[in-house]
Amino acid sequence: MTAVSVDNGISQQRRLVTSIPGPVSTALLARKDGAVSAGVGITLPVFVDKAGGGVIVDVDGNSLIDMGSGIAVTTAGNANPYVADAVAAQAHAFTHTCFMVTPYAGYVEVCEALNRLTPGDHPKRSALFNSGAEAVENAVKVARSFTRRQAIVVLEHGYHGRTNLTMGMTAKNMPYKNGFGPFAPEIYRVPTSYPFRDGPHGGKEVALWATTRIEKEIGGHNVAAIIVEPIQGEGGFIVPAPGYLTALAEYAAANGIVFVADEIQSGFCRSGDWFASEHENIVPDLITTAKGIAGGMPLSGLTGRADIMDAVHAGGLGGTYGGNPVACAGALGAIRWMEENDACGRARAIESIMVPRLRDIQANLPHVGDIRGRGAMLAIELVEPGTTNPNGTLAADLNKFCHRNGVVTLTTGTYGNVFRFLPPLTMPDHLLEEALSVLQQGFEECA
Ligand code: PLZ
Repeated sequence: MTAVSVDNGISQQRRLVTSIPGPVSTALLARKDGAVSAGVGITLPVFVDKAGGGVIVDVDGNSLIDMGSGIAVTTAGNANPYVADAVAAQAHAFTHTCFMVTPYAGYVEVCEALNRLTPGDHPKRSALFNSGAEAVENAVKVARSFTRRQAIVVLEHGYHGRTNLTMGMTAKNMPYKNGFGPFAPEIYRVPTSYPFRDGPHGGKEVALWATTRIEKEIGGHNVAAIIVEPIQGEGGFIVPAPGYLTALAEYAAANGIVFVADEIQSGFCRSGDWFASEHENIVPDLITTAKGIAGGMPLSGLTGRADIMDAVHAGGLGGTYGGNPVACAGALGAIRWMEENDACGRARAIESIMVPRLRDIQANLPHVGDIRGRGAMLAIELVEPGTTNPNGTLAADLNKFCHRNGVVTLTTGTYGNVFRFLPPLTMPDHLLEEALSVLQQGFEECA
């Protein structure tokens, strides 16, 4: 299958006309350093002019292949006309009223879509927010309100955001938490299933370590929620071993604990299904969504069992901008594009192109310890040859090589040694192949 032509009128090619970054980007970077807090880091300092299909065009006229989608956001493609047209029309009609003051249909329509598309046929309700972290915070609020319990269980290698509560829920210290404490109490971390590093221990066994820890250190009856990423994103694209998530979900159900799937990175067709929970037939009580939901507009959602979502007192959930009408229009456009163009099928096609090429690379390179992921959410974990010792240096060198050569790539993982691929689903096949060829050259030069 070839990509649908949602290219925003931009020639779909990798084309470098200056070094990376070019002179105009370099001048803007100097202005950035003089104006923007040094705390805001940048992965690849090419300043963007326009983007669409599978490319980003920078202010120097370079055209780069986008293998990051702005961290899994432009799943429907950048400036996808379904999104851009809906956003423009809504912006001309009205930009804001605050849904809590005078409501509008777009918010309700996004909630209806979330209730319909998320796993499970039970009655559901949703609420909308601005960022992923805010959706996670609200999942905690709802679970505590429903259960009248306080403890929150999260996983090793988990990532849930940068607000105070979600920093505490996030595992990795640098760069997310260092010096920013104290963090909120009543957050407990338990073992995650990491097949590449778990040796002979299968999913059920690791789940038993986790639930035993909960029993002994917290007491199941004190736990409001267990929050998992069905595929861990910032932790290193870790796909848990079969049985792990099911066992945790069963433990939660047996103990009156709200089981929450954070699908902020893995949701909206990214993994080859609407939600990664579906791969293990998990039906979470609550699901958080953001990123891919709205084609680049800031929007997040919390969706789940009606009895849980409705347990909160009226007025208990909200915020000035939550479910902003322009963002909702973007979401309805992105969702319509995904449904009409079999976006999940496209994600699976991307997997079937990429995985054999990655396996070819692995066959000749002892540095590639693991290839994993699903759909258009794939990664390779780099190690020191003959060991499982993380090789973060190689990941960083490779990343720089790809950037110099016009491919926008991202690393991830607790050890910084995972090279991840998150192409927009509008990426044409020939650019996907070309990005992999650049990666292969990168290995030849860096390994
Ligand atoms: N939950 C599973 O992946 C965001 C973070 C990038 P926000 N991941 C990218 C960075 O360095 O800040 C994420 C996620 C999962 C929650 C979040 C948080 O979403 O929209 O960034 O708040």
